[in-house]
Amino acid sequence: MRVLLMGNPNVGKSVIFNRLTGIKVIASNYPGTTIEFLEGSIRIDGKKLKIIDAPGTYSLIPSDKAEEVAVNLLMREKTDLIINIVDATNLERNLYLTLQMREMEIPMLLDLNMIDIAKEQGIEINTTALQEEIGIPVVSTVAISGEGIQEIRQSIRKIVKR
Ligand SMILES: Nc1nc2c(ncn2[C@@H]2O[C@H](COP(=O)(O)OP(=O)(O)OP(=O)(O)O)[C@@H](O)[C@H]2O)c(=O)[nH]1
Ligand SMILES: [Mg+2]
Repeated sequence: MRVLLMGNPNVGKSVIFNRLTGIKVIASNYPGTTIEFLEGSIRIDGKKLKIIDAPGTYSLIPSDKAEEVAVNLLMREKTDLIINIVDATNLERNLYLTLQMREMEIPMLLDLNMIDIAKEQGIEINTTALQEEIGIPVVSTVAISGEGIQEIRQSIRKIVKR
């Protein structure tokens, strides 16, 4: 299985990748950190999954080199699962890409990351309502502390079993 981490720039994809695979990547606050992509693997229920940390993109119509790399990762090879990482403080902008990818009818998991900052800003997200509205399973994470990573694994497990 090939699992792709997709999302806007600077939303925490590489930190999630690190949490899932144990592979350290240089993460900085500067958007566009992931220019090429990184590949790792995780084992779930004895199954080995290839997991790819894509550069950030705002849409499926690339506007620079990094976005082109991300879109090609999605378009040029069969993807079995998209983990779409979104910045919970900026849902509206982030969901644009989500809705574009949903059109592709590839199994997808939506991860609301940076829930810590959202809370600080007084933003509360009704994940059940969101999940029902968009028809995609939703999890919440704080990548830097590891909160919710177990839920991502569990959701992957459910999808792998299907
Ligand atoms: N407070 C907080 N910071 C986070 C969280 N997740 C990631 N960060 C920080 O956000 C910044 C961006 O994280 P990255 O993992 O590099 O983001 P990315 O999506 O891989 O970025 P690009 O590769 O540039 O698209 C880093 O400084 C992280 O430490 C989170 O849940 N909470
Ligand atoms: Mg990155």
